[in-house]
Amino acid sequence: MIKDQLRNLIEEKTACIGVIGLGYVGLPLIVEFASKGFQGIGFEVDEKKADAINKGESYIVDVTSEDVKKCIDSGKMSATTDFSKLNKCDVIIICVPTPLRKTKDPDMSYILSAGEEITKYMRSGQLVILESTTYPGTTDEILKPMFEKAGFSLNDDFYLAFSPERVDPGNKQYQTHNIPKVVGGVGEDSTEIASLLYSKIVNEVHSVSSARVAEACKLWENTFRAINIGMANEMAKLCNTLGIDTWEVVRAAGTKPFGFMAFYPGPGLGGHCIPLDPHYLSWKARQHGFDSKFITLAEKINSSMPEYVVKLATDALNDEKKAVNGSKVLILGVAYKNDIDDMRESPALSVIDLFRAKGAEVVYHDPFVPEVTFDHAYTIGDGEPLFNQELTDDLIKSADCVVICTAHKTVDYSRTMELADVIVDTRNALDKDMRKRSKAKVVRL
Ligand code: SAJ
Repeated sequence: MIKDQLRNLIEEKTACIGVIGLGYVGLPLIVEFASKGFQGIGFEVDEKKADAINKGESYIVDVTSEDVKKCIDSGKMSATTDFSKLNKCDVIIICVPTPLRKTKDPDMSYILSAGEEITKYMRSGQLVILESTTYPGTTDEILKPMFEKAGFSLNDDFYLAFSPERVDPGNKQYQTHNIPKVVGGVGEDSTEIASLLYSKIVNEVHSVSSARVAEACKLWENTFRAINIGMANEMAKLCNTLGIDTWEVVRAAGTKPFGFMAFYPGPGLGGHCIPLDPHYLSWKARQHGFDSKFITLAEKINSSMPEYVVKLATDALNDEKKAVNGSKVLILGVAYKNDIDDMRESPALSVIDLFRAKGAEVVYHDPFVPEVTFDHAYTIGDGEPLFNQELTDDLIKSADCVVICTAHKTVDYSRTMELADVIVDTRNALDKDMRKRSKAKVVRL
């Protein structure tokens, strides 16, 4: 029985754990297994990443090079681009990207190629787990048939499960070991053996009855965020219409100790999870004739925010008898959220592009982002790259309008308040005292 064999390997921590994809999910995971005594082999298509790991260097913010070096020097971890070594692994965990196509349909190409590589080198006695965020049914409908077509049978030759990644890059409080792990197998035995595996590296494992439940759980988590951010954005427009201070309202609502969770308006929805994950769910629902209205509505509201921000700036400039066309706009903070350098899906890209399309000259300051490039297929403005400008007094004074898109803590907002004429604050970065002391016209979401 392969179950007893795998159970012993896991209990004795002699199981060889293969992780496919050494990104912000895969690298912390394999380091956690290696640090707990398992043998880890990281599989990467990018030779530079594999070489860096083998040299004891980390390229992921949550994993120190020291941790990587410790695992490498102890002989408990190595990285390779040679996928034939999958044959040596008792457990294979897939942590590859699941982006959206331009048509907002799921791009399963990374999962498919990982599955094909596994199929090439598969042997009896392996446990395969998918961690990449995907639509309910992926594990059962894509991976299981791939392995069976190669002549392996579930429960006799392999076990198969899904366990959603819950990595929150940069979060110092919650790391791999103290984030509860949801695990759902294709069948009871797969759930049991996969849950046993994760129980060796995380404090809390929450087993569910199937891979589909685990896949749907992850999408519910992130769809919850996208929809509530959408509500916060609509509330900002509503409060604005009623002449009520949005931020004062949500801060007051946040004092409710139960039954409320504060979300805040912003210039739109960025990142590689929240804007994308709900579309995996709505896409699958559509295949079954179900129209998920909340997801569609949230997407509509969230993607309308860049335009709304540009309208606020246009109206503010107009009050100063200035046209956007020919104005100089300084964007403060372009990363998709505070105090990180990640530009993926950042709404600042749309804000910049819309200003350019209206004839404004746009410059930006973001201490985390040295350069901003644009996908010409998606720009209506000129799409030329921009480079981070030092936040000098002259730069602030030269701008007709300053737009705060991301409120990095290290930016000097009080100086901006003193020197700027018009400020659009989309992140409530300027507190009441600053606003009182300043001559600038301040418009807020
Ligand atoms: N945003 C708002 N208002 C809010 C919260 C976020 O406009 O109240 C915007 C952010 O500025 C950003 C986008 O939404 O542009 C996404 O922000 P996020 O806080 O959800 O951060 P992410 O994209 O890093 O989401 C990750 C997710 N983690 C995983 O999928 C494992 C998410 O589930 C986490 O809840 C989130 O981190 C977190 O809490 O930091």
